[in-house]
Amino acid sequence: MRVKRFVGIGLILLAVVLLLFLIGTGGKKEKTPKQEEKKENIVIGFSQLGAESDWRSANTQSMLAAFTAANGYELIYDDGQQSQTKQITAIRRFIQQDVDYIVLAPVTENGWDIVLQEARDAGIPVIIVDRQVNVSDQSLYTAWVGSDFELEGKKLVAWLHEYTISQGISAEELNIVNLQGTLGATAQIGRTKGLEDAVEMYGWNLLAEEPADFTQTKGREVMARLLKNYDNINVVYCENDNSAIGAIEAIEAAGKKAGNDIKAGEIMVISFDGVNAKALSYVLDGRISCIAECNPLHGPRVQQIIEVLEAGKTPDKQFYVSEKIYSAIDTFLQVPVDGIKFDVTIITEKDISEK
Ligand code: GZL
Repeated sequence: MRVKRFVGIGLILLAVVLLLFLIGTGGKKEKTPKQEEKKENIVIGFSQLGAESDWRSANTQSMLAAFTAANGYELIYDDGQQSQTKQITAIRRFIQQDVDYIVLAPVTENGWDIVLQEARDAGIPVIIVDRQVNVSDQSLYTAWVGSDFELEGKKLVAWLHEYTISQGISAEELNIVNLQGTLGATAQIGRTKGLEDAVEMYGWNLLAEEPADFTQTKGREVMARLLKNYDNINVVYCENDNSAIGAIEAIEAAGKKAGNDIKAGEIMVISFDGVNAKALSYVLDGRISCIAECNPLHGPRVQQIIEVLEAGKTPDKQFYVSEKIYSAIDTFLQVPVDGIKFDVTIITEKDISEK
């Protein structure tokens, strides 16, 4: 009998101790560290438009460096090879994969409404980088990071105008050809507008405008053809450095000299980007007279936007990156654009080594 009583008391005590333990832990079974839910990485689907230029490669690298596993991301990268169809297919694949965010660098502005609506229907925010999208409903994308391309164009033509003043070159003496970027790309639209407005304002001669697709190969081909068609070209406005390098190859193959002494018959080449070390070395040696910088480093800003969204806040709709003007000609160190004076950065070997 006594034994039974002891066993009964023991069981009651055990139940009390267990009950106290469960109350103390809130009844919740504590997880051991190894059972902690691994915080899932944020999955980003990145549709890059291509690999056509050094600028594009730098832009891609900036995104890859921002969205690493160490930073808490899984980046799914797709090269659209300059094809909107391929980019749309990639976005649809990202939707099927149910990524957390889609980042799109659109090859041209038009034709995105339907696929961006599909992303919105799937509840996936879209961030646009670099060129813009021309959509009927601006809420189809959450934010955009890139350059003011029209300002880039205004800066470059303001530099050219200042140069003509400093050299005593009259407006009628300028005979310009424009090697355009991919037609319909925001960069091409803004840079071409900058030139055309200046031609109108100053009375320069615009002999021809032809797309060179931002590539060195097309730049060389188009420039070779224009040199055959015109014997009085003295300024080549290139809408990116890779096409400028191609144009200089054609100029030199034709036995002419790329340089800034227009009065001596040299052909002045001016350009955009400032990413390619070779193009910057051409500024140093005078083969390119001026480059309006186009900043490709969008990764950190896009990461910041995603952090804002992850925190449940609303990011700014548009974010413009800051950009310089590069030249080796130091007769003037500022150019006026719409009442604002922009500094001219005189390029040095150090600038090139840092690229
Ligand atoms: C500009 C970008 C352009 C660069 C080119 O932001 O879209 O495309 O200027 C690139 O080099 O190919």
